Amino acid sequence: MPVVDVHTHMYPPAYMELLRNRTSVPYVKSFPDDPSAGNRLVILPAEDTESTSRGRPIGPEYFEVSEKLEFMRRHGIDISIISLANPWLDWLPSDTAAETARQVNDDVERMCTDNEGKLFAFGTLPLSAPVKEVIEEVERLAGLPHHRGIVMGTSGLGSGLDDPALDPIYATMEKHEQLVFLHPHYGLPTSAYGERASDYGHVLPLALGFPLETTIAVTRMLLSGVFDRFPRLNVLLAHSGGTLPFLAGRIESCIAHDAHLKKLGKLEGRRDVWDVLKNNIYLDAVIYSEVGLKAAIDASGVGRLMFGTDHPFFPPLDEGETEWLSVKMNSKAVESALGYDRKADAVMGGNACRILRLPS
Ligand code: 5CU
Repeated sequence: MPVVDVHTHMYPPAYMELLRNRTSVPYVKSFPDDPSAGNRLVILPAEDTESTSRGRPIGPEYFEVSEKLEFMRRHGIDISIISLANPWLDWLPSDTAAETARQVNDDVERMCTDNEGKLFAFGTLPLSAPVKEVIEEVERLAGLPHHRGIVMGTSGLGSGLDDPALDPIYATMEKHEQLVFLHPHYGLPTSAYGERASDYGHVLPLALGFPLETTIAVTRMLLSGVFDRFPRLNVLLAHSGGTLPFLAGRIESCIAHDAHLKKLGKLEGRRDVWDVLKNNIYLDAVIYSEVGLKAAIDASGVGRLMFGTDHPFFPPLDEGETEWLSVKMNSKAVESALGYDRKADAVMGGNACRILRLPS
């Protein structure tokens, strides 16, 4: 059974050029007062404190296909489903977004064609463009031979994934069976991290901001009835669903006890959180521990979990480490939760082959 990485990012050449030509977030640049730091990737809204303002180092692992293939070889990964890393195209002006999305998706499709059988992709959408152009790209992506779905953030068209203006886009995704890989970027307002946030590097926004953002986004989708209107919409949640598997019971209870929702008649005929978790949601296995992974398995079922690495984020801090700790933590979690049996093989690759129509 091949090992498949469903959560692995790249910035293809067309996107790198955009980042290198910018001076406000997101951008790539070097800082003359610290030449040893090299090029830095600055992308997160929370990157405004002393310890985060210079983002993270960026090298060829972010944009060279040869580096992705070398990483796969070293970690025993047979197939990668590459996706554009955050913040995707969310920040582009409306009038250039559709053309840029086509260029970026075509760049990625070419990378996959050149590495037949090893690379597949989730495409990206021009979400700042008019809805008609977004729909056209969803339809075009459905016809690209190596694309297996769409990577998206939580902002939707600008006001979140519970925005009714997204309905025609969800309808097109559902019609073309396009899996949505939902990934965080915006986190929580920086005020949530307190006055001493600049002492703590990226820990609070990445460990907590990201997963809570995902949890809130999916809960808003549930509350607004997206999964009732589009019962065949499939969503793959990054980082094992944020905190959704752990909080599903509390979310369900808060809905069932909400007098306002009852008064509006919204409690009748709705699909509950568990139903959606088991029928619409897939989860990656990027949670770094057995405890989180078991919660994900309990919530959605072992057949809906797929291994991932988040490469090239979370590289080793020390030079010379060829095997990445972040990858080992995720594969070890699968091993500790499931042992060495068919279920572990399924999470490591079998599920992805079935769900994403990959060669096995
Ligand atoms: O380290 C980071 O900032 C990130 C990021 O931006 N996106 C991601 O997928 N993982 C880590």
